[in-house]
Amino acid sequence: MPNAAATVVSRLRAIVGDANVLTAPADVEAYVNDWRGRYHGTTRAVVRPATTQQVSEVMTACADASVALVPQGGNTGMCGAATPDASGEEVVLSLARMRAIRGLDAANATITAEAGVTLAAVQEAAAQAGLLFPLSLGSEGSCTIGGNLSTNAGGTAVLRYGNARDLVLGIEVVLADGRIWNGLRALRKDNTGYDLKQLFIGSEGTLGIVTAAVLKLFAAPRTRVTALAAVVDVSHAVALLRAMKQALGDRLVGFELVSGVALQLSRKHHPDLPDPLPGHPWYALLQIDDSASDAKLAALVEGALAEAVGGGVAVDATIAQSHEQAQRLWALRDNISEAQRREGPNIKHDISVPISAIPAFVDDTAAAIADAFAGAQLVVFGHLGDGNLHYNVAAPPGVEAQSFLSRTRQVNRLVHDRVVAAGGSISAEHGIGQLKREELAHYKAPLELELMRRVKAALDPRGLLNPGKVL
Ligand code: FAD
Ligand code: 2HG
Ligand code: ZN
Repeated sequence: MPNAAATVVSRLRAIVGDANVLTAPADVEAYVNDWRGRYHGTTRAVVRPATTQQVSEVMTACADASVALVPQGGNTGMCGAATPDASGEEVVLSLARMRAIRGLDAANATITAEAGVTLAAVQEAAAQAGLLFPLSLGSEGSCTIGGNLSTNAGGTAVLRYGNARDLVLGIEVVLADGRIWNGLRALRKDNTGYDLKQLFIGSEGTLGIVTAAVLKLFAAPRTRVTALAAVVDVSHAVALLRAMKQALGDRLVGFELVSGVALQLSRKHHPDLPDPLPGHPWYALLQIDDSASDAKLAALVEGALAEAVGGGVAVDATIAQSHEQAQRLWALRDNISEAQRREGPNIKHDISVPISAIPAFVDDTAAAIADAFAGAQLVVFGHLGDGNLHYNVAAPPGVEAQSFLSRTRQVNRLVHDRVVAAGGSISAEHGIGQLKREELAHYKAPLELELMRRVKAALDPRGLLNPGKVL
């Protein structure tokens, strides 16, 4: 008689239908490789349920057969967290067919969306109701709400609205034993014991499968200004951030730092994009929103930037004169990641330190890298407004990328030791996945690791959910 693991695929077919269980190599290819092309796995099957009940039955079937599951949304993650291992035994559970918006309550300013709804679709549904869902990522056309919550995504509006976990009121989760926890509460106040939803948010599919969520909505911006400023160094960028916060208050939604190198890399791969302030070492991209339609926002921003330039905080600044110009400034920023991917492999560091410590961190780390790896190329950019930098290091010209990657641990020590010394984090917004598992074990306090393992053992005692990720 065939064992349960061998027959699990036919049980999955019975649950979701033949068309939604993929096994042919060509069909599963998009699910077993990550966006960066760094991780390549194999899978027993990709299963694509369409309802929470089907997810529950899939989980139960896998649990009965002791088969591990890898949840996957848009597969845009940066840490290999949604890629199965090489054993060919794991099942990939794609939530992509769970794309219903179950409801939008304008008076309560909430939207209830299933896990597979793309971030852009949630933003669009909110906008159609005259509201705003503020989470904003370069990958928003493909990434999903389930993935956003499971990674506690950050992005470009954290300064004003917080991370994904700050935008969630309730979730629905399928547990490792197949039971469904309906925590879809739409309350801004609820102190009935432990906040269980926050355990699942940011857990990268290792504690449960998110099937739906109640998300917070906000007043839609009716006036928006997008500006690019040039600064001489990172300490001036931090001074500009402080001045803009003071002048604009919480109308300042995004404040992105982009090095001249990063900006030119973006333009190299998208030569049609503008270069409005050419030749500077650092830039800040600012977005300022107001929900009042008559706000004299442009004049306010113009005045604040003129004062910054007059006072030597910024060297120059320009304000987008149309929606299209604003989009092109944002494209310069948002395309950096894709441009780096096209350039070839690089060693990514997604770090956060207190904003006040960023200038010294950037200077010290650049000097240390230059000492150890002469000519290594730094592509530094990110969400300065919330203290999160993407500090990416690529091989010196002429050095083969793979041989440089073999020094990853050494490069990581140089960067991450300085992050930790500055009181920072080695993963600000991308998570741990498989990419940073060793780094987590190296830097996290043993007591914190022990508590994390205890939580994992309580919620997934058999280790069936995304094994080998995070811990
Ligand atoms: P996936 O990549 O499919 O999965 C990510 C993790 O979540 C995996 O551990 C997976 O197992 C788990 N998971 C997915 N769905 C579920 C579910 N329903 N239940 C349980 N676990 C689940 N990230 C940022 O934070 N900020 C950025 O600014 C940003 N910009 C990006 C720009 C580009 C161009 C790209 C390619 C990526 C960017 N990212 C950014 C990374 C990525 O888009 C986010 O991590 C996103 O939240 C992942 O969503 P996803 O649906 O693609 O998840
Ligand atoms: C971004 O902010 C993303 O663009 C990706 O978080 C960062 O590619 C990266 O390192
Ligand atoms: Zn980012």
